[in-house]
Amino acid sequence: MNLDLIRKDFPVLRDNPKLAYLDNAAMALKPDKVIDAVNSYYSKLGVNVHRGVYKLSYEATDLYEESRHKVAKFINADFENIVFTRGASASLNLVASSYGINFLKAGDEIITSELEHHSSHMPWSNVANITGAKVKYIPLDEEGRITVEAFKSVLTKNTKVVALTYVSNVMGYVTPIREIIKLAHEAGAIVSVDGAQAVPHMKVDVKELDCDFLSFSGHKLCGPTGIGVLYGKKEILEKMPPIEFGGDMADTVTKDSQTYKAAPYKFETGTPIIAAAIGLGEACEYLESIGLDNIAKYEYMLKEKALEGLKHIPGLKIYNPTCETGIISFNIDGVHPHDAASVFDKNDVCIRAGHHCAQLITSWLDTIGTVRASFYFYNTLEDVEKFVKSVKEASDFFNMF
Ligand code: 7TS
Repeated sequence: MNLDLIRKDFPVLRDNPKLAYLDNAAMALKPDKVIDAVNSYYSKLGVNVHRGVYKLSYEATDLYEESRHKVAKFINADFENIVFTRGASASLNLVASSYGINFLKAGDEIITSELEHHSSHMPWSNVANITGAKVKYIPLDEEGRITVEAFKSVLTKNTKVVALTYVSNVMGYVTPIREIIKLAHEAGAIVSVDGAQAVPHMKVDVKELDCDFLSFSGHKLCGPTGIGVLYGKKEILEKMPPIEFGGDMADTVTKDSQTYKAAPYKFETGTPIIAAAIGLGEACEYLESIGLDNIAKYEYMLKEKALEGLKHIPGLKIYNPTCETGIISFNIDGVHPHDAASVFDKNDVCIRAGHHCAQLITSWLDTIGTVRASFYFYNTLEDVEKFVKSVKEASDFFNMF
């Protein structure tokens, strides 16, 4: 990876050379290629897709559908498996609202975990309230990890859905999802994987995983905001009813009956998120050009260097020292995470503090929140140094009192 060249691709980094942007788990920065693709759609086309019988509309439709192919290739799927949504939360909700509410009943069991983002487990609590199904949580091990053994301890013949994150947004742990999917399938359950923190950071291959659903957001992988993806196995998408109606998803409509287009189109109601979808296709190609394995290795290296620097600072509680990805979650003894965050901002270091929309895990950790640094491929060793220096400064400052 040529870091100098990579950093030149990002206007925010070009314009703010001192900035250490370490809030990548919340959102990734955007390279020119993505911004240009969005601008180009608006400035050269700017018309609707799938409807117009004129050249500009055909061109826009081609770009939009090409992007579906690019996204499919990125996760080794076919284009008909890719539903464009507003983001990971919308994708995860679509699975629960369509599959969950229509196919689950009282007595069925849903397995999830305390490592989930709210958008992964809350939709299933809603399904449980409506259908009478029961939500069960995998007991986490002493580090806060999901293990295959613990999964087996809650899996029963009544398990119908397993809804789990691939990578935790607070702990950065990688779930042993492949083994879990195999066991879930043997028990007759389907598996919905929250890939929001995995797909941007490591090679994810849906055929190899054999997951039934995979949800992720464009904005965390250098794509635009407002676009996300639901991957679904064809036979499952086909039997799922749409949850929104109207516009282009309709096939034949009379006063007495209505039929829908085939998946994925039956789930894309109204005018789609055209510009952002086009930008997402570019983002996928951009990440492929850097290499997902390179990205994973590099982020891990930065995180290890940061941990090395933090070792010498007294009074730190690091919650996930063994994590396999680029996330560090910690607290400074006696200091509220939001107070600590103010010192980072002063030093041009962007981090996130709080519960990270994952209150089950912060509560498991017995804290109101954590300070979180999350690395991406455009971060540098200087960013790491600035981060470590800021932690030291925050620790010294608050421990004066
Ligand atoms: N799942 C995980 C694992 C996430 O980390 C997030 C967002 C979501 C789902 C929801 O994604 P959205 O694009 O629909 O919002 N996580 C974070 C975060 O950790 N900090 O800000 C957003």
